[in-house]
Amino acid sequence: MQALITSGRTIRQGEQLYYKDLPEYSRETGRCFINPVDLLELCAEEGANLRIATETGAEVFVATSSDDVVPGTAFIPCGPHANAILHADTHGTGAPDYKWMVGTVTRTEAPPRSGWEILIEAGGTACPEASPHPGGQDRTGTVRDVLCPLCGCLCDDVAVRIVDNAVVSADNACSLGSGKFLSQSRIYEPIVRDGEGWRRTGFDDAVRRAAEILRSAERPLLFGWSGTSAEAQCLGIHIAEEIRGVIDNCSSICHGPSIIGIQESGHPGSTLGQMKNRADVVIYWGSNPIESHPRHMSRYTTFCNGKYRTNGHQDRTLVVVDIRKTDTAKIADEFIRIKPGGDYAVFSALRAIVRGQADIIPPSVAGIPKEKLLWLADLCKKAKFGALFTGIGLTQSPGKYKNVRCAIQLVDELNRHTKFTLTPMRGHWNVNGTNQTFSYLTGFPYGVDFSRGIPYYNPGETTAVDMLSKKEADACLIIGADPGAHLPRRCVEHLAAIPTIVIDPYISLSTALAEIHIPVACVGIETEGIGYRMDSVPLRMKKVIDADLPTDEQVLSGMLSYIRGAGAEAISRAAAPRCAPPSTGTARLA
Ligand SMILES: Nc1nc2c(c(=O)[nH]1)N[C@H]1C(S)=C(S)[C@@H](COP(=O)(O)OP(=O)(O)OC[C@H]3O[C@@H](n4cnc5c(=O)[nH]c(N)nc54)[C@H](O)[C@@H]3O)O[C@H]1N2
Ligand SMILES: Nc1nc2c(c(=O)[nH]1)N[C@H]1C(S)=C(S)[C@@H](COP(=O)(O)OP(=O)(O)OC[C@H]3O[C@@H](n4cnc5c(=O)[nH]c(N)nc54)[C@H](O)[C@@H]3O)O[C@H]1N2
Ligand code: SF4
Ligand SMILES: [Mo]
Repeated sequence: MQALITSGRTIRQGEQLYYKDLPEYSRETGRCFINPVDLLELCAEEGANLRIATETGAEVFVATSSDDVVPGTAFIPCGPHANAILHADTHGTGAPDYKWMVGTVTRTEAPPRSGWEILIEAGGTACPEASPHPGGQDRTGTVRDVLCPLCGCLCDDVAVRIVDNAVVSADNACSLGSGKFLSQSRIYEPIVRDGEGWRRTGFDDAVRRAAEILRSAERPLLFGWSGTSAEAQCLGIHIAEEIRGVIDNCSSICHGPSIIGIQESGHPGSTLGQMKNRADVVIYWGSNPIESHPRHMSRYTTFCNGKYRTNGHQDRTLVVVDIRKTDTAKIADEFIRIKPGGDYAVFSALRAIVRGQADIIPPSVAGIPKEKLLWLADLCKKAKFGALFTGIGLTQSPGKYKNVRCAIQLVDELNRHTKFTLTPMRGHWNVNGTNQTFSYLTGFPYGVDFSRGIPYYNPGETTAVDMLSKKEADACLIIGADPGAHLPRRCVEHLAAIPTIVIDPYISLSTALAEIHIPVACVGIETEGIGYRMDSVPLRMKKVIDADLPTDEQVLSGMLSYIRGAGAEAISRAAAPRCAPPSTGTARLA
């Protein structure tokens, strides 16, 4: 059977993000959601093994029967399985076609592979064993008003309970956030690849080796940065400048196209506080917050009271536009199902209607009846304050940045009638920070190439997927991202072939690709740092427990010292980065 293969978030995949060494993560990313009618055609049932083949490769998935997807579509939770069959062409944008692959689905008896098996075949090493939590210190109690270092909502009301310096619960956090606070998928000493396995080493040795790899590379790539602090990001930019490397962050594969759209047509933005107090029309377009940003609706947009919205969701109209009937769509006042890749046409049609040109609109656009479009345009025009939230359903489907540009132009048009805003649903807790620090220090938001001695930016050329798939990078530093799980197969194979350094508190699938993995204290749990919420509000993350580990900033400062030739300066004495505000230490227990 021919099918459109599309991928994205599920709540269970998100809950497993910090347990990638365990089988449950692979079980979730090895599923595929498919319409019961298609299952019937394949003579298969729920739980059957399905082989999905594309021009890139084939992988086995376990079928989950779901009416949420239309016949002819297979939805795969984002992860190593989906990326094993994805080509790496970004069409000059930096962002792969995560939402748009064409393939064939057939029944098979073969079982699905684990994420680690996929990476070992790509040239990676087997999973190292997690180390037990060192425990020890006598720190027991609760820290309140903690920020959650998981998604762009940056919820700041988490109550973290601690027993013997270990987190035992994260109250108020959603299941994604709690998963991170409670994860034990850790190592506490650096490891270096040794044949088929791993050898432990000291921090000084690991930092020195990493610095030497980067210093001697011709075209080093420094990728990630969304899972770490703004202070660490600034240090990364200094390293990139020093070694004349390319520094890129997760935006290039995520909301980078939103940024290009904003560069072309501006950003009618607003804070989440404004939405909470004022928004009476809330639209999630190509975004599924119930599974990707689980507290967004209850804290900021829908199920909350605001100064001018005193009756919670009864004062607001919630609209969802998606190709699937997502869990968010199921609770919306209106769900509008759009054909995959139809967004540009629909935004254009809405612009024409708002401009008074409804008569030129055909009876349906991208599967949406004209009457529905007229209704939506009218709802938006009559809104007192409209909030359009855009997800990666727009940036990773055909049209990419042009979809977002057209959405902004629609919002512009609506601003002739009322107040309307657009906010990209930024993913990681500090991916927005990467764009702030990169723009502030280099003039460009991601994909910055220092090889000419001055910053140069060209998405599609100086972005991670393009550099890796063209085998251009000859060494890579990965920090605060997991390309092993999340980049197309060709990129992963190249990462396994070049010296790759991973700086990560947790075991990630990129560990499999690493020459060296340097564990660090986790920002927002074991060390402080600045994060930028999705609406660009900077917030200071707390340190709730102590860890006998260096921070990202210390490791990067140590590397910078070595690269600058001050080799004797060991990591324990690494200079405090200039950009860091004074530490307030470990948060007080309530
Ligand atoms: N559970 C969980 N949560 C996460 C993450 C995670 O890995 N797991 N990652 C975080 C990150 S990095 C990000 S960027 C955010 C992303 O958060 P979201 O933007 O919500 O991400 P997705 O679920 O990938 O895609 C959103 C929706 O786009 C729809 N879609 C696909 N194609 C099209 C199309 O052509 N048009 C339209 N209109 N819609 C389409 C999909 O059906 C999907 O429901 O989530 C963050 N939160
Ligand atoms: N098939 C498919 N693939 C996709 C997508 C899709 O929709 N479909 N979506 C794409 C998108 S939008 C994105 S953003 C990427 C996901 O982007 P990734 O960045 O790969 O997502 P995570 O797996 O959450 O990786 C975050 C990493 O940061 C680490 N980390 C956490 N805290 C800290 C810290 O304090 N310091 C350091 N140094 N590291 C830390 C975590 O352990 C983890 O390894 O996936 C992309 N890939
Ligand atoms: S919504 Fe996001 S920031 Fe808030 S608790 Fe959940 S994962 Fe954390
Ligand atoms: Mo993302």
